[in-house]
Amino acid sequence: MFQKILIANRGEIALRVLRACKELGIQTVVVHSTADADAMHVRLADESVCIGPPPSRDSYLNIHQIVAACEITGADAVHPGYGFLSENAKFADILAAHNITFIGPSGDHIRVMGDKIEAKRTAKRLGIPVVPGSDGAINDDREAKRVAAEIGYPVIIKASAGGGGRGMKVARTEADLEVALQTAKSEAGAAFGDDAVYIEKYLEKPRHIEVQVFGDGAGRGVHFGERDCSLQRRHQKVWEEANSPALNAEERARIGGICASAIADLGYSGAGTIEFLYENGEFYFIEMNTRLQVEHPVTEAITGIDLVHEQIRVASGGGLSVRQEDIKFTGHAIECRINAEDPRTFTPSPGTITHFHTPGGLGIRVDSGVYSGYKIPPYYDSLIGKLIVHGRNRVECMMRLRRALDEFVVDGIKTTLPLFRDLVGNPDIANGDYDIHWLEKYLAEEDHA
Ligand code: MV4
Repeated sequence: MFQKILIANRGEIALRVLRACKELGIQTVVVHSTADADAMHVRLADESVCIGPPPSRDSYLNIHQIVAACEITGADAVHPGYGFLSENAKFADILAAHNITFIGPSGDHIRVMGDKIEAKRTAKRLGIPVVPGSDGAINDDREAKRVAAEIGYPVIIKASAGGGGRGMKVARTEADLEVALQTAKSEAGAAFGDDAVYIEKYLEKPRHIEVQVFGDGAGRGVHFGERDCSLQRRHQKVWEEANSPALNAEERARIGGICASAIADLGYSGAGTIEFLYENGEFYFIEMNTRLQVEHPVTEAITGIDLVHEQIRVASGGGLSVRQEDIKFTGHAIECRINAEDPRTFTPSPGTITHFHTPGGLGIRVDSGVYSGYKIPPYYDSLIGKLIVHGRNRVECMMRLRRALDEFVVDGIKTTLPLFRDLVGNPDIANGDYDIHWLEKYLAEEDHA
């Protein structure tokens, strides 16, 4: 087991990882920017190293400073959290070259999944169902037209270096195709320095369902069920739940089994998330994330398993603590992302939190790095906390969520709490009846506060 882990992140996820380290008796080092000197994770860590000024590229993304902090403090492993360097293959490779363990998959696995064409090709080879589309990159109009005619319109053109919704163009008819292809290619080239694009059948009203997987790096793979993350705005998840209201136990076991054996065949190590669009009872792979996700606590709630413990165990060579048959799904969990944003326009609202009071009681978990008197710096993303509620079933979970939202107090800044208080009373949400477009449509309607 590791002696000392360096946490290369900030905010609630730095604290989340710190808690797991403390439970495992592992010493902790955090790195931080000058803007985060007063952050909770800095206060609670055994050691901290200031690695630079506020902009992320000069601090949380500065690989050399982070490696230096490892050398100075004698950390034997790095947990990257999510975002920042968590899916940076070069970072994983550089740490390996310094004999420091990256708590995550190999640089090569990160690289494969970071290239969306390569990821899709790999998924297909491993027996995962994918969205019908081009076999690889599309190079000219003629090829685009041939593939589109074959799969049928509408189609979507995606950047291979994109992901998370960046660089996508929909073509509803052949007349739209040339422009969509050219725009997608030039935007991808400008944004990512890689203009490779591919074509897929455009699914009109899918849900976003993702499967949590783990590999032990030695040929074993397991799944921890799925999360439904369909409630999003501009590709930012807002509300996530496990299980998905749309799946039954058979569908869960089937897609989970496919994902687990793919991960085993890949020789994958650590936590991963296989993302699907789900429509008319069918799953279609879109992407794989090679990190711990923001919404992992809903999976922890229904399985009772600490996923960060598992990441640390696997990275240190101790293997997973569970076999597939040990993983049981109990009840229902929902996560609300509390952002320091205007609840209608989602414009960031940094500033000082004058009063912060979190709900409690059975089935309530709050992961947050803020406190009363904390000044939210304007440089980073606006997530200030996550409310995770667990109940024996979805109805109980929703009742408990409504109560927890009533107790939650964040004064001094705007937050997304009022949005959740609206959503929890909405009949479609109560019925679990929503797709990836539901929230944007809801927000575009004006007949609610
Ligand atoms: C799609 C799609 C429809 N058809 N692919 C957006 C994020 C990126 N991960 C994939 N995305 C989509 N890919 C096909 N073939 C619709 C979306 C999409 C979406 C997906 C998940 C959650 C929210 C979304 C919002 C708009 C579009």
